[in-house]
Amino acid sequence: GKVRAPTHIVSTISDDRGEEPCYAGVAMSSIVEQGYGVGDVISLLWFKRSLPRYCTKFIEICVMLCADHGPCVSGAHNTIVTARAGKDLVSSLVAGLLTIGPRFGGAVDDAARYFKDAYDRGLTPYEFVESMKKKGIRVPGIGHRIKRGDNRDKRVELLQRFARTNFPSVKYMEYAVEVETYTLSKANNLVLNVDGAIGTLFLDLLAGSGMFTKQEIDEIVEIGYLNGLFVLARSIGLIGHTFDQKRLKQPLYRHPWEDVLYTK
Ligand code: Q5B
Repeated sequence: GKVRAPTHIVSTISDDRGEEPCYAGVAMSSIVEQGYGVGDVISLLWFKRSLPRYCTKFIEICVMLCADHGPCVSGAHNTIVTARAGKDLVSSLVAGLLTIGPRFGGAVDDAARYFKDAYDRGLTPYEFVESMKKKGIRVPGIGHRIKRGDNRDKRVELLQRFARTNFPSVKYMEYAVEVETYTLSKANNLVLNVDGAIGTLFLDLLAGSGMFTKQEIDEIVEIGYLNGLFVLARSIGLIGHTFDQKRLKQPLYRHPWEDVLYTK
């Protein structure tokens, strides 16, 4: 019989060998002709399945809401400095992307992990937050540099409103709101932030949509898919900041001496 030489790569999400490329088995012509959106394409290439419209709409809202947050945040700042150093688009983009991590924008997966574990184990918000404090770990998805209890993050409100109207269940998100009530009683900056809102709402999407087995949900949370949403979204803004600096012909950036504390 035929002997198949062993392959060096195994790939399961896309195929370009036929007449037209396919994403998770769906031909490009169907994607275009049936009016698929970016949320559908993300569903096919990341989750290898078509998700219901409210799920793909939620993904698209996340991408739109996280596309940019002004020039002062870590990522945009790095991109602006790099573009002003005369570097190209890709260098400026990745300089900004490289700041995404546990403090800035990259807390989505850990928020999903820690909130899921706490909710599934039946911890009260007090038990969850205080156990994290004992371990010396900041609660991912909680806290913001400029948002406060009396100046909430509009993006979080918009995501919550969409999910409360469209999701079958928002149990993880409601738990996060209870956690936020407790953290706000400790300090006014300890709001549920955009990372925490996306992390917990994605848990609700995974658990409530009926599209994923428990094993698949555990794998998605363990591998960490969700920071990808912030990375993807913020790339849009970082590319915009690069073009902006080039258009404005901004010179090399040098930080002012007055803004540095020189000390021994
Ligand atoms: N404390 C975000 O800190 C920030 C605590 C906490 C328990 C917490 C901090 C944090 C977890 C990571 C997270 C996503 C670094 C943030 C984002 C996207 C963005 C960004 C933008 C965009 C802010 C003051 C006191 C200290 C701390 C305590 C703080 N956070 N305790 N759990 N989570 N959060 N990141 O203001 O007793 O004085 O020592 O790490 O979710 O990145 O717009 O800017 O779209 O671009 O620097 O929105 O919360 O506060 O460090 O001075 O702490 O609060 O232990 O207590 P800050 P600090 P103590 S969204």
